[in-house]
Amino acid sequence: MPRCYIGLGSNQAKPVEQLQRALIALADVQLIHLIAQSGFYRSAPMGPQNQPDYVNAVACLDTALDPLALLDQLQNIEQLQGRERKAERWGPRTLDLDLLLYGQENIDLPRLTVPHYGLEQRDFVLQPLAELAPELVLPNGRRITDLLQACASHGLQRIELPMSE
Ligand code: ROI
Repeated sequence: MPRCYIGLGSNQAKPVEQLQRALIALADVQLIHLIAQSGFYRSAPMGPQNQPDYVNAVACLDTALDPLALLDQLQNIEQLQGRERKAERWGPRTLDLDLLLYGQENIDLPRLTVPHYGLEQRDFVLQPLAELAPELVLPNGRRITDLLQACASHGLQRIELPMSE
């Protein structure tokens, strides 16, 4: 089964709870085996600045779903948590689930580009990814840790969460 990485982001309607709910929903999907989740990070918005800070994390999973079936599941969870697609580019969102990596595959379809196009420029993706998989190398041969060092900062701060287990 391909190992996949999902980026989670929210800056509306209690972002930490949005991410926690999304992780539970992901673990509940047939044919998805959730392996690990990163810590949660607070980050300044990339794009328009007149919106709240984001909370970001990354999940690692193995799945027998093909890439588009996995995307359907991610979009379903976004919808269930009240995601509205708005006209404004890069506006605030209750929940964003991005398919970052699907094994070592390069996918270029109208609905889906993998690796995710923003991956290499976003510290709020690279940092939680490096936390889960410091040895990870992208299909283009670049190392996550090298990309992270070269990446512009969005003032990432790890969030201390109360113990849940
Ligand atoms: N900025 C941050 N910090 N985190 C995000 O998850 C995020 N997601 C987005 C845009 C609007 C590009 N900015 C973001 O989609």
